[in-house]
Amino acid sequence: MNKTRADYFTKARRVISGGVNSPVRAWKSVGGNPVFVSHAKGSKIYDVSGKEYIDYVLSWGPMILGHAHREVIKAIINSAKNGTSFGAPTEVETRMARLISSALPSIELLRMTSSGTEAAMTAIRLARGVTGRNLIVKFDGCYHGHSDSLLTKAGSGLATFGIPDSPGVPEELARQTLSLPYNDINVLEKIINQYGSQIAAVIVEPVAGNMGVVPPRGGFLEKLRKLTSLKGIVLIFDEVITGFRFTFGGYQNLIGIRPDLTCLGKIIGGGMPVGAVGGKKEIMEKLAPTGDIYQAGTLSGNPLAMSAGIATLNVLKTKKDAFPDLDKKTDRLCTDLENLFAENGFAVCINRVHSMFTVFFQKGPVYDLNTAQKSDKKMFARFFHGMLKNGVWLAPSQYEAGFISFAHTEKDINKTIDACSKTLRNLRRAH
Ligand code: HOZ
Repeated sequence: MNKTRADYFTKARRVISGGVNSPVRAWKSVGGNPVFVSHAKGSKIYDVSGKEYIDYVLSWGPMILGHAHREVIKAIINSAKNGTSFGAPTEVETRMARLISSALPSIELLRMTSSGTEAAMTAIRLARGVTGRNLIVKFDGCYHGHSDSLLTKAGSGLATFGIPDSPGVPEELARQTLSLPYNDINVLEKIINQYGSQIAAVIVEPVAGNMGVVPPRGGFLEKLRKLTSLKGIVLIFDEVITGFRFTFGGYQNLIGIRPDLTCLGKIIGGGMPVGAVGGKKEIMEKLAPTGDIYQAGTLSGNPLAMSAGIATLNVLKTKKDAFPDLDKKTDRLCTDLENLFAENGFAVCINRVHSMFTVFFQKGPVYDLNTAQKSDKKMFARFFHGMLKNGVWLAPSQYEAGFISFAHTEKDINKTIDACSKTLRNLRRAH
């Protein structure tokens, strides 16, 4: 007899906490048993029963070239043949660092880690270490991984499950993090004027992707740069999602702002576990061994991750001028979806920044966590299941981003529109 999704999930739950290695994967907010994946290729992902889906999650962003890209796989295989971890310097790490800093001029020195969480955690420690201050400012709905200092009103899984702050983070530490509304220049100005001399860092997703996609309002990031410079506060751009997603570089390249530190991950690892923190030389050289701010990792700069990342970035470099095509594809998808929703009488607000998008089930506008939370999550869940049934793989949460890769074709977009049309017809009938 064929195994069902419930069978796989029950078995997993017996040995893995919650059955998953990252909470949103459990589908708690949309209901039902998660699909177990067998493999993926290009723009498609396949479940264990062989069913094909058009993938708009792309492993939550990294797979910008599509799954199992030939060059990336070749690089991983070749690298693996030479050994998979050495815990010693390698030449590929230098190549990776040079490639990244050539694309992001604000990165004079960098340090590789194994995840975005570690990169953000290190950035915070560096900022505290160099300024001698303790307070951290972040923004409601922005997610910077799960380190203790950054879990206050974080988006992503915490927003999905309605967890404001995580138990296990000492109150004394949580009190050192101020979380402000995203896109609110007045509040920002007030807080920085009041506490500026005690603030070590402001960390921000320049385009928020973890409360669903929320673009920065005109002037918000510019003001942030100005205020932080004035008060000697370290400005950290968390570009784990946005790095190399819109251009060969970060969102900072597009808006001409130089943060003091940048966190990267996802795309720069080509689907392997990776993160990086980089920025001003005078800050970065404070890390041990040149400085006394400690950070380390057995698998940091892992040769497989470096090889996959370099292959991905090299392919992206050749596609430098093709990023607008990615935008066009995403624009077409979002415009067609918008029209379909309107024709079927559903109020939605679609936020799109280049090749990232979120369909919020509400009229909108959505410009911060409060407005994002006005969405109809039940309707989102029904839409999610409808699309899945019709062969489209979306993130199982209203508060996540959708992504398009270079492997997505016009045919994929057309099929997605058809799937949406069928889904909405069914939803209307059931309404
Ligand atoms: N909430 C994470 C993305 N923003 C999920 C990562 C995962 O489950 O793989």
